[in-house]
Amino acid sequence: MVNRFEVAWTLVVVGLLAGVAAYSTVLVYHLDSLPSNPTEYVDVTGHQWYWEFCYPVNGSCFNSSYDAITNTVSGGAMWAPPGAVVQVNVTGADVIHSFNIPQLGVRIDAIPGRTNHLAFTVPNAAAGTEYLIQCTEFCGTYHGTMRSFLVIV
Ligand SMILES: [Cu+2]
Repeated sequence: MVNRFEVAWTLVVVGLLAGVAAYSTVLVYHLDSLPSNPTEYVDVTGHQWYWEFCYPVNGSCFNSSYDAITNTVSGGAMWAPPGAVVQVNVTGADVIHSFNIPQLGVRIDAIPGRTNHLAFTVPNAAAGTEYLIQCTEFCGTYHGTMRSFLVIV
């Protein structure tokens, strides 16, 4: 004899789990989605021990080297207008690095042979505002100085 309560609570649990599974599947799908029309694309490549930024819109690339003494970069920082939606396409040239803008909650691994994509919205900050970019995957001797800035233009 089948207990009616046993059948009922089994169905309730199955229903709850199916709901959680459906919700998380949709959520994960949307977390990975990219905006259809970002304001700009930036191809970011991690090197030992500097960041290379390329802007496909005009084909310009530059290597951003950090000076820990003066807390400045030479070679060019990453830039974006306020309020822009920026899609970064991130890869590594030699070892695994991680592209991180802590103040903006942006973090994605830079892996050789693979391109990872992430989009974020630049804050409506005043021109000249700088956001630190720091490698967050230990990548060798000068990992700690593998920095740059995102500069609002
Ligand atoms: Cu690093």
